[in-house]
Amino acid sequence: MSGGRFITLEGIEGAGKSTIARFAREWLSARGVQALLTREPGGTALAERVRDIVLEPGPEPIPSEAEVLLMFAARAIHLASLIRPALARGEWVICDRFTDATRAYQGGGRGITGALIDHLAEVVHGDLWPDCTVLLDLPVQEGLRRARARAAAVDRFEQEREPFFERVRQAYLQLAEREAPRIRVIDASRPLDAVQREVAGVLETLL
Ligand code: T5A
Repeated sequence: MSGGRFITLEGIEGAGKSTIARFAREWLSARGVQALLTREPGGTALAERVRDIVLEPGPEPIPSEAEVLLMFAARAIHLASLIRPALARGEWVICDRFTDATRAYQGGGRGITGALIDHLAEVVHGDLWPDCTVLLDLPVQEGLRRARARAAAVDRFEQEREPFFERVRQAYLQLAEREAPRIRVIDASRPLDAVQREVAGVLETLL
């Protein structure tokens, strides 16, 4: 049984992923397609517990190797309990971050080798990759400004400094260059309605 699509949203903090994920679900719903909206790390009760471990700032550092394993542990649970069953039922899944985030943050940001990440990706999801990934790209300063303006509690990643996010951004852009057309780069520094219009154009091609 098929017909579902697996769409992921990526980008640095404050790029607008959650905002655009909700927009995409509404846009699809208006065209008769009900999509499941989920996120990583997390998406199920158990995977959200792993999210808490990896995002909560605490006194004990998390080594980068542990961080990458935790991301994939959460992903394995998420895939088994939510993503794979939904796709098997022919549903559309919109996921706020997936393995490209691990490649950008743990790879580009932390320096974990691409070989290790590729190996873990192969073990955890084999050849299941998103049908389409929207990379919301914007300058680091603007993303951090938007994220911090929300005044939510700062998580472990948001405590990082700009050079970390610059490496993450560049890693994302390199991935997009290598993996076009799956990864579509959208300039997210523009006003929301312009970004939404472009995302709608991408969704149209998937219908
Ligand atoms: N992580 C995750 C890894 O390191 N490895 C992994 O494998 C995975 C899966 C998760 C953290 O975990 C890391 C990456 C992250 O650091 P998260 O909460 O999922 O954390 O991600 P964040 O990036 O922290 O989420 P944010 O909520 O900060 O960013 P969003 O979702 O990109 O931004 P959003 O939609 O909340 O928008 C931010 C603000 O900007 C406004 C919105 O209204 C909102 O106020 N906005 C705009 N304003 C002007 N113009 C636009 N075009 C706008 N779009 C949105």
